[in-house]
Amino acid sequence: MIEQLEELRARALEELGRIEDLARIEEWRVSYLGKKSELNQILRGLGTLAPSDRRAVGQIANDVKSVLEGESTARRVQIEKMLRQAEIARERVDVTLPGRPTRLGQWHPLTAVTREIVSAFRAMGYDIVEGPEVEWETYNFELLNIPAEHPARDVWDTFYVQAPDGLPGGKMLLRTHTSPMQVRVMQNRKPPLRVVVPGRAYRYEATDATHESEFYQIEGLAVDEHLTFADLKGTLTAFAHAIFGPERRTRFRVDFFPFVEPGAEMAIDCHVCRGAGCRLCKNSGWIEIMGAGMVHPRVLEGVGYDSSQYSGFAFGMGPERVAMLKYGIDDIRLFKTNDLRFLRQFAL
Ligand code: FA5
Repeated sequence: MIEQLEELRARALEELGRIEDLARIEEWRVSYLGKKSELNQILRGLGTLAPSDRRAVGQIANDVKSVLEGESTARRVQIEKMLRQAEIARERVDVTLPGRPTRLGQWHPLTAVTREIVSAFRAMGYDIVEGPEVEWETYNFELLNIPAEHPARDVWDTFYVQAPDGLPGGKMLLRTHTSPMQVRVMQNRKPPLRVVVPGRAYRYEATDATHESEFYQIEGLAVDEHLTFADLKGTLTAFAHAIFGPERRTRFRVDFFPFVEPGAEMAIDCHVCRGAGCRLCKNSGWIEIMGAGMVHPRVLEGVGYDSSQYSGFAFGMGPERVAMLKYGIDDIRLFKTNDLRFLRQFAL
């Protein structure tokens, strides 16, 4: 029986040493120290032993019991400690690690380009003004020397809107360009004046890779005594250098807009192929940037300026087009799809 107890102790301790979780400790306790355990049977059967053996066996059995109890408690404490340490290691926070960067918002590429263009003119002393997108027909056309039935109106397919009751006559429309602001600014200021006008314009046009029915324009106007075409060229060349690089060359060719005389179309030498010819410039070596010209005397007279005293120049460009050229974007519709994969490329 003593041998049995010793074998029992060795087996129990060996098993205990391999246990690594609390549930198994409890099972172990039930099987080695519980009511139905081998040890308990021995202890309960002590009475049946010869009195001479009872003492020795009883003592050893009690020793085994207290060793097993002591060892199991120690093992439990050890396992609890291991579990706690594992948990601490899992939940450990390294406060010295650098924080995860928070993604900051950024300008939409059109906003960024518009700001860049406007700043280039601001550096040349231009004010920034804005005006209404719903406009009187007379500002959009008549006062810009585009009378009704003038064929030039066909260039601007127009969205007309219902004018509210009670307003003075005339038709209302969504402005087809920012040029009506030339008239509004001249009516409200006296020369000398220099302004740029960023804003939306609308045309009743089918959408394609280079046209939207809602788009932006940036208008420019300078009026003073003795302004000449040379001033226009110098100003727009300085603008092209600021936006497309100081090595850009500019080209002015005759174009027709009813509100300027002479009218011009301005181009820069292609900044991708440097004039050699490529896909961007359609092999011409030149990229058209904007319409411009000397303010027509009829427009000056229409706002009450004396056209023999004052002269001016005006220009109008599409910031979408400028952004497309600057960043090699081949479809204007990308600006409005809200695709973050597209927009995030322009973290300027
Ligand atoms: C004009 O609108 C004239 N008001 C510009 C002007 C101002 C000339 C002052 C002379 C003096 P045009 O129709 O070419 O011109 O438009 C100017 C620019 O607006 C174009 O070069 C283009 O970049 C942009 N634009 C015109 N229509 C659209 C459209 N449907 N979608 C996107 N951009 C457009």
